[in-house]
Amino acid sequence: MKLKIAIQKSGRLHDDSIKLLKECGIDINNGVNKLKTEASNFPLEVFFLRDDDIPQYIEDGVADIGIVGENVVLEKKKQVNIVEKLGFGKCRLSMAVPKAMEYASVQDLQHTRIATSYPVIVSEFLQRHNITAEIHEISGSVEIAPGIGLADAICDLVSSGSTLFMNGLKEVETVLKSEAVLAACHQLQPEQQQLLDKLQFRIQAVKRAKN
Ligand code: PRT
Ligand code: ZN
Repeated sequence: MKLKIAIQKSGRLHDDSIKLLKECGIDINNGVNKLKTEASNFPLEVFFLRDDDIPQYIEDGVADIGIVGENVVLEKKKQVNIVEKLGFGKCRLSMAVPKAMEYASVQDLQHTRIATSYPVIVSEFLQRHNITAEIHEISGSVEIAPGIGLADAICDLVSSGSTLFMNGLKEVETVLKSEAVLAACHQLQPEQQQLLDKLQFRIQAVKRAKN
């Protein structure tokens, strides 16, 4: 019996996900272009996937657990448990508007067009603030939308803020703070749950050692 973990195949969370497993004393041979691999010293099978697909794989039980941004878990609305925050991949999902726009409060988003890759989280935010706005879902390069006349505002992930700055935008609202999390399937077999507990215990020790 092995525990199946899904991690990002390539991208911002890949290296830190592998590093965390290493720090937990788990050796995996991470061949390029591999879709899956196994740990040599822990009953762990590793799947390399696109981050967007990870919540679905966990909900379906194809993977037992996964490492993914909390922003992706919340956007995908899949039935998974967030069992541990991992302390890397930190960012925020923020509203941004053109630098020249006068912005006093969230009311200034009323009747605007907002470009985002996070329509679910954004519409919940707007509802919470009683704002009616048009959401334009786009999958990438969201920050150019105001400049080409596609939107009045954007909602995108921000870490340093330099992408917004370079595109003449200013950050005006934090919608969500996010970091990489360990997510797990609702219905784990007892053996898988025991393996998860063991892994989580090691992760917590790694985190404590860093503080
Ligand atoms: O290929 P795949 O679908 O797996 O990857 P992806 O391209 O969808 O995701 P990827 O690798 O870009 O990001 C994976 C996860 O990293 C995200 O879901 C977040 O949880 C986390 N993360 C942390 C970030 C950032 N920081 C981040 N800055 N994800 C994206 N960005 C982008 C942002 O979208 C914007 O374009 O970086 C730009 C802004 O960065 P700054 O530093 O200029 O503010
Ligand atoms: Zn993605």
